[in-house]
Amino acid sequence: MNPIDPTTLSARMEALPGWTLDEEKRAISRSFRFQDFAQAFGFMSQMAIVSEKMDHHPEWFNVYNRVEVRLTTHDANGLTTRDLDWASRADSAFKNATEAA
Ligand code: H2B
Repeated sequence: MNPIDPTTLSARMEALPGWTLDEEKRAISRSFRFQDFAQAFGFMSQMAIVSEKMDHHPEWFNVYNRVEVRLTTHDANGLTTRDLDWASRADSAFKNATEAA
């Protein structure tokens, strides 16, 4: 996998307003806050299945209702479309989880 080119990256980031690009542009991150642990863990379970299907796995950290996610493509030593696609799927899962409750 090749790292994403800067122009495509900026365009894709506009569709991911909750995400922050790190200084070296090698990773993106976002903190998700849920109503409670059950909701946070439900999101993680859902995204675990997505991760297996995509063969793309997050670096993430959970405390109670908060899930912090960092995405990078280790094989490319930087960002690829897989990270942006995963982020977009996570935004949808978050929206569904929090809107349904
Ligand atoms: N996830 C992430 N975030 N980056 C990778 O480079 C990566 C991955 N590589 N999941 C995959 C698994 C690779 O190790 C396997 C062998 O396909």
